[in-house]
Amino acid sequence: MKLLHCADLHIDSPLLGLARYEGAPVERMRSATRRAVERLVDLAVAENVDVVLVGGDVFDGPWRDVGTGLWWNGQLSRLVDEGIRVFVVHGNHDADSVISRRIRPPDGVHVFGSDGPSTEVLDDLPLAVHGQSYATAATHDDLAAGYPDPVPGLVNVGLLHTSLDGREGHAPYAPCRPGALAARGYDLWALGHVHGREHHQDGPTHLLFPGNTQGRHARETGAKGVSLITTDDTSVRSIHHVEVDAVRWCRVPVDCTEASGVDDVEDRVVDAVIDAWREAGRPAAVRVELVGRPGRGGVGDPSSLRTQLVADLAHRSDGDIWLEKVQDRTQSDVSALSSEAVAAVVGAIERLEVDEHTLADLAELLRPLQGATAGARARRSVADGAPPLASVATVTDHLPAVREQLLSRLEGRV
Ligand SMILES: [Mn+2]
Repeated sequence: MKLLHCADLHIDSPLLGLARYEGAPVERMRSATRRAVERLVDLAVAENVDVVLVGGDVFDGPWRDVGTGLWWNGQLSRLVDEGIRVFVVHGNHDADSVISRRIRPPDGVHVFGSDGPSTEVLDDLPLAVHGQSYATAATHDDLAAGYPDPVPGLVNVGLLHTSLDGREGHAPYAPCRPGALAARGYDLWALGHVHGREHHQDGPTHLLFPGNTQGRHARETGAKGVSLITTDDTSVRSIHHVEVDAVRWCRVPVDCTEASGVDDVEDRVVDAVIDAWREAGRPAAVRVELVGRPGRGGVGDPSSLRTQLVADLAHRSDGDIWLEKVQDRTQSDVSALSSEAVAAVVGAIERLEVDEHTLADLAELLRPLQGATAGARARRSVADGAPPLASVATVTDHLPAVREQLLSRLEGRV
């Protein structure tokens, strides 16, 4: 058998964050969730799969209008017209309490109910699918604990929307332990909810999150897609991932070390972003992070830099690159300062940061101050549990401020 497993389609996700960026291709990004679903249907047909498994969050939330539901039914019809059977569970984003109206899916599509777990067995395929949908978004029960026993002699698949034992950035819904899933005796847990791909194997059991089909914001970077699974009559043989995303979110770090000025920074960004876009092989939404230690000219103001880059990149990519944001994470560059004396002072401070002996000596030098001018403050600090003034910890804490103040004075800024 050939199975296609997808989850977290989030059809018509509004991509709310986009609206605040001038010039954002809002319609293009919004339609990306639909383009990704079309690609997964194309793939299912081209690969001649027997079954499509949908692990929840088909919809992003309540429909803006009935068009969202009609469109999804159209995609389901494309599958069943090709003789492909479809199994669906709903997750937190499309729980019964969230989607107030449903459109009956075409014959050949089975949507698991939310009353309790159930099992579907097909006449003509050696397959049993077990599943349960969410009644409400905030489902805190361990749904997997109630899933039925495997059907002997068949490939058993558990279709479930779950955070497993907890995943950062994902609400802890239908929590369960991976070990408990493996102990259930199924061949495959086709999971949804976690938007990053994960594949674990525990004995003969595979635990699989295909991830979402289309990244929705700058934190959902990288390739997004679905999993193709082949089985023999009793077990999983192979799993591989196929990209279906229509637009890719990329974070591109750009090293600005020793950049000679704003023009140089621009050139470096354009080169790095064009490379990332080519690697993605599709339209890209890009967040640039300027890193390293630029030369004396600095990197300029990120927002005016962005404006220039938006124009350059759109021109170079026929509008296929959209620059979401430019973040300045550079450090001021010591080595580029003209005065060797300045570099020497700063170098000394940097060495000091890792030189406990000298730090201890410095703390010792401060000790008379502790007893005199800073006496009251030092006593308060000790009472608060803070380190005393004349300590290695206090000296270390103050080094960055000392460095900044020395630099300001030496560069004539104050
Ligand atoms: Mn989701």
